[in-house]
Amino acid sequence: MRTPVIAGNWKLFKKRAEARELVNGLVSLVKDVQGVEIVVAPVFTVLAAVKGALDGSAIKLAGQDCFWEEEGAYTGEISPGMLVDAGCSHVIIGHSERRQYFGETDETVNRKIKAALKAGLAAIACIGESLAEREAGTTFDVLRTQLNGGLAGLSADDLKDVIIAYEPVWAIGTGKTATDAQAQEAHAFIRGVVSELLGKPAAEAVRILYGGSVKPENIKGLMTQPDIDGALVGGASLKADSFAAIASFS
Ligand code: G2H
Repeated sequence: MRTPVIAGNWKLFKKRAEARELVNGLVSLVKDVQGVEIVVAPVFTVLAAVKGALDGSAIKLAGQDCFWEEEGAYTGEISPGMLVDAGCSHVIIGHSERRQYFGETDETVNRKIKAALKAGLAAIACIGESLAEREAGTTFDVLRTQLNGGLAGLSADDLKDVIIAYEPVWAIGTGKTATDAQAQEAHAFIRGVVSELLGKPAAEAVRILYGGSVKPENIKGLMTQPDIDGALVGGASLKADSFAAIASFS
């Protein structure tokens, strides 16, 4: 039985006062939601404020990225241990926006996942194909390559702290969601590759989230698919009522 995860990726939005307001609203709206792991990922500068506002709530805190070194002369970076120190239990790694704008590769994703796990964080590792790749019929090849590279050197035991997020790039922030069937097909494929890499029990246990224009109107259909274990939500996580409605999908 895989506990569903609903994670809000706030991206580059919400200064301190807005972040507090959002999280205060969210805490009260989801206080009775059971059986779902709810995670919010604000920008680094508001982690402490959000952590304070989450006090007493079951909502968990995530960073949106981390570096693979714990400390050193790496201007502008943040380490996994620093995220833990700020109250995070999770970190998003390899989001397609980081791959697209900041040169992240499967190799850097792999280093970051390993560093995150070492520091005791759960890693939300993102993969997904572009529109051109989908149209060229290479979706499965792309996903297999990203999984092979991103999960290289990890054991089945390590995978307990990894959550995979499948985010087709063409569905991110575009309003175009993959159909339930398209998402399920990709999720089943991903679980199959994980099974080949790390064995069936690990594959059966790993949570695979869907991301890409998830909203209150489409979460139910996605969550009825057997291999979809939750969602990584961007735009709709910026309003307490819409994110709470997504987290209350059941
Ligand atoms: C995909 C998703 C969150 P949105 O990036 O990671 O964003 O829901 O806005 O498509």
